[in-house]
Amino acid sequence: MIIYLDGRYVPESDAGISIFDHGFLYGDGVFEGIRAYGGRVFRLDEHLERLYDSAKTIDLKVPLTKEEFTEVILETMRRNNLTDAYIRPIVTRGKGDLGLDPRKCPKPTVLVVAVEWGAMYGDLYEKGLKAVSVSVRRNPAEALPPNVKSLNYLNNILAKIEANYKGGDEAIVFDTNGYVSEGSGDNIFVVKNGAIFTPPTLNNLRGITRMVVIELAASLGISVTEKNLGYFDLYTADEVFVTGTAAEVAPIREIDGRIIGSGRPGPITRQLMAAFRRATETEGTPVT
Ligand code: PXG
Repeated sequence: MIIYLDGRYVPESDAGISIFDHGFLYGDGVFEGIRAYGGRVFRLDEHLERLYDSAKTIDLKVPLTKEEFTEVILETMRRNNLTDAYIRPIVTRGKGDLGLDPRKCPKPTVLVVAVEWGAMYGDLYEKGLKAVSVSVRRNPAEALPPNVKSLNYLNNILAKIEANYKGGDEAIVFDTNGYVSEGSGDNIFVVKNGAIFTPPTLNNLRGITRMVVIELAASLGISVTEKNLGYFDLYTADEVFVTGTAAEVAPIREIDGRIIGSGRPGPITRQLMAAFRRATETEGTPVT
């Protein structure tokens, strides 16, 4: 495996990072998760846009232009002979001292890892996932905005741990006001009476898949409304699904023991799963 690290393409065994890197010491950095399908990188520009926005919010200057970063991602794909992959660009504050002051970190660390990747949930795309509400709350926007895709994912990991103990395939995380925010690594949608609803993005990550699904729904003539949702809306939905680069469009069959709709992936979810599949098969930035 070849990794891009600070201007060089190196074997994984040589891709070492200082233990004084603040990405490691403090989770001080940002990242993206991007997929490539059939030799094309899906929504690359949007992912890079979000990476730079995350970096700007934490006052981290990415030492590459977006054009340079695009080329680095494509070249990492080429060097690893990948066509279907999960790509993980990371920018950290860089090496500093043991104190947290970022002024001690003169040079950000930039790396890109790309690995071969297929479907995340296997047969659950047919059966639907079992989701559970968790007691851990989403970081409030006034603390660490959920729109920043930062290296500090403990909030999400705590949600995942709780879901694991509760026997769920995915967590449903609420915000500190009691509104639905998102899953541990995906956005959430509900379908009621033929219309789609999803929370506004103040309390969740502005997911690229979320955006694509909203576009696809519009093109299929299905209404999508951004609206604060409570657990009542989840339990009484006709369909619930989650979206993410890793998860793609994944149906939820059960939440906290309540069967959602028929307990099988519903018609609108299926339509969007198919439309999303078509989009990944036909769009994207060519690797070669
Ligand atoms: N919310 C959160 C908190 C995420 O981390 C999404 C939503 C979906 O966004 P995109 O842009 O991918 O549609 C994400 C992204 C994992 C994993 O292992 C998932 C993400 C990142 C890192 C790991 O499930 N998801």
